[in-house]
Amino acid sequence: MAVRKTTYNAADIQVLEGLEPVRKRPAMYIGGTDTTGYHHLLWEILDNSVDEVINGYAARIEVTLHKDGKSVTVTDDGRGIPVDVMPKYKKPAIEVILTTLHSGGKFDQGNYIHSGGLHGVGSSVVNALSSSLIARVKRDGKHYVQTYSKGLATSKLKSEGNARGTGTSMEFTPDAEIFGLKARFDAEMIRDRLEAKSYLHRGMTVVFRDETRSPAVEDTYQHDGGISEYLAKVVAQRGKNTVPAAQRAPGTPAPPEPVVTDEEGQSEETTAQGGEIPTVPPVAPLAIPPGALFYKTSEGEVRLEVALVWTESTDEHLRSYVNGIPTPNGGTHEAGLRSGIVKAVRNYLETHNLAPKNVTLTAEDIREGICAILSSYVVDPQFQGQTKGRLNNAETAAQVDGVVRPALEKWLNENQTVAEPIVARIILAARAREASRAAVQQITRKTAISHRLNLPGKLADCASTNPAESELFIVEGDSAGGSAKQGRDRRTQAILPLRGKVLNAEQASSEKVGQNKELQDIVSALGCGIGDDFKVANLRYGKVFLLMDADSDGHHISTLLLTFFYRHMRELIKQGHVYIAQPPLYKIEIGKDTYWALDDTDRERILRDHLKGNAKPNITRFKGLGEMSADTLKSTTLDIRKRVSLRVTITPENDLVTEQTINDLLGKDVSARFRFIMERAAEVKELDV
Ligand code: 0RA
Repeated sequence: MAVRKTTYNAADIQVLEGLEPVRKRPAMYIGGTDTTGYHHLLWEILDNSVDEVINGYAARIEVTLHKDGKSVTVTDDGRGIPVDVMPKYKKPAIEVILTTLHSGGKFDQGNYIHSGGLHGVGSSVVNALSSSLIARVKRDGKHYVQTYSKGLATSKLKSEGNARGTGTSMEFTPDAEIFGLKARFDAEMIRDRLEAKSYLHRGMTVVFRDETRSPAVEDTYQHDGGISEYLAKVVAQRGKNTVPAAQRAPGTPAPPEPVVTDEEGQSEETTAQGGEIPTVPPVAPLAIPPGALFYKTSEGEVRLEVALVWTESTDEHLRSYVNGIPTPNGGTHEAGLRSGIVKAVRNYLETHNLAPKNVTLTAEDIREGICAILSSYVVDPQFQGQTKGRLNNAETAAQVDGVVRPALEKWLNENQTVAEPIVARIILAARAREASRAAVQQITRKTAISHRLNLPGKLADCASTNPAESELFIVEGDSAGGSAKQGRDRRTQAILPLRGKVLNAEQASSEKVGQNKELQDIVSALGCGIGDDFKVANLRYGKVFLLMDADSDGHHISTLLLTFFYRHMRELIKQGHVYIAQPPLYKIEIGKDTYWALDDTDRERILRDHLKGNAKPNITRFKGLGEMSADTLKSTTLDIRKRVSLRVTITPENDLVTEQTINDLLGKDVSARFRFIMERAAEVKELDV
């Protein structure tokens, strides 16, 4: 088919092409050929009738789902689709409308408000995808009928006698060739859609006749309260799923009587709401400001309706529509509503000097608990996103803001008894937010401070606060502590040097143990408490190493510390957090090779295995950790990849034992024989008198 350009201007019909492309690629026009696409045909026809209502020409729409479940009829009492012959096409306008694809979509001059987007692509698309379509028009006192199939007229437009009034009726059956033989309309889906429409278009009557039921069921939807009534329903519905008023936070003002305003913004008591709002609403609405606001643009009048209420819920719930089409993903109209509300409230607070001095109100505080319905009418709506659920017209934000701000501010000023609890609620939201933030900060600060404050001054802590990777080395003496501090990985390894005497916990009372400076330091460094207060969850280091000289003094201190842990922090050992570090006693250099021996036995073994011929070994005995360089200490004892250590555990017989944990090589030679400090606590005790 050829693209025909037209200069015809009387009817403003932009005729472009025939309907073959629609049948070839239906998804491009209706989104898909699944059940959503199937219903889309109905929404398309319905929206055309609703557009006639929006523009003030129709008041009543009837939708009939026929017995087969596959065909529907949509009837309105609008002007009736024009039937006069268009000279250019030599066909009645209705036939041109139904058999040609018009991408412009505008039939009226100027600012004809239409559904737009996926919607309103035209009744021709529906016709193209229907196996049968019957158009009936009442106009000029006559009744006209024309039949179509798959986008083509199957009869001429016929006049079938006289008719009263005007209106359009479309009966169609989606084509099974396109949608499959099993496709059917879903009565409940249709009902929901019609009910929502009846709220959005105050005063419009929508009748749904379901002939798939026998006997047929007919329901009428009409809501003179419009979106205010819709809002009351939404609030009541949501309330059932949220916090009951009885559990209202202390200090929250009791909700005043719900208020609904009429078209001019005048308040009236809402006993008329009847059963719609429960006597004690679970989410108590604080107020419903004006139902309808009007905005004039230079291009004509753009209508805007907002129903708004502050509830006791803490979230914000907006439902927005553009030309009666839901916009679940929001967009510029919603943005305008949000900013308009915030500005109106701020102005009101300022005018009445109500802004609290000691708390800053954020936009979120102001909007907390809001439940609102926004129904806006945009001349040329641009929808965005995969599902076209978002309005993208840039100018709309400022337009909506510009209407909402002064109207809401005026309403607040005229309804100060209702405004008062709204303001109180907003200030409460801000205080609650600041209080919870302060509480969080308090807790973090507390733990941070208490940790820092109570930590022993001589502790060289690690940077990490994650116990899983943190290690504490309890080191004998200041000089060893110095090399350990230099040789450590300061990110994960902390050093606590012990200076004074460690009390023998076996013989001392708990009181005395608590007074011993060295033990106190260990307890506060570990952070997990002692005795009954012991909480392993508070342990600041996942591994606690005892790093002592390899002499009897060192063994003695190790034994005292193990005894202390065993008596007062048994879980620490039980859960495997205590280790004994293994610094070497000898450095053995043979040629270019260096070996580390943990004790005399180890030294002999190394010499036997590695000393060849008459080579002279260079043997250094460390008198204490203090003699070891930071590098040596690091590579033999501290470095997680090279060190050897013993884990202290408790056997089922309640004995302390050590198990060897080798992380990697000790020098070049991994010694498998470590019977170092202890096999059993009892033995160690005897060994070290
Ligand atoms: C274009 C012009 C006129 C009416 C309509 C379209 C119209 C379309 C539909 C679709 C469903 N119901 C409808 N009702 C009316 C009227 C032009 C005029 O009367 O001046």
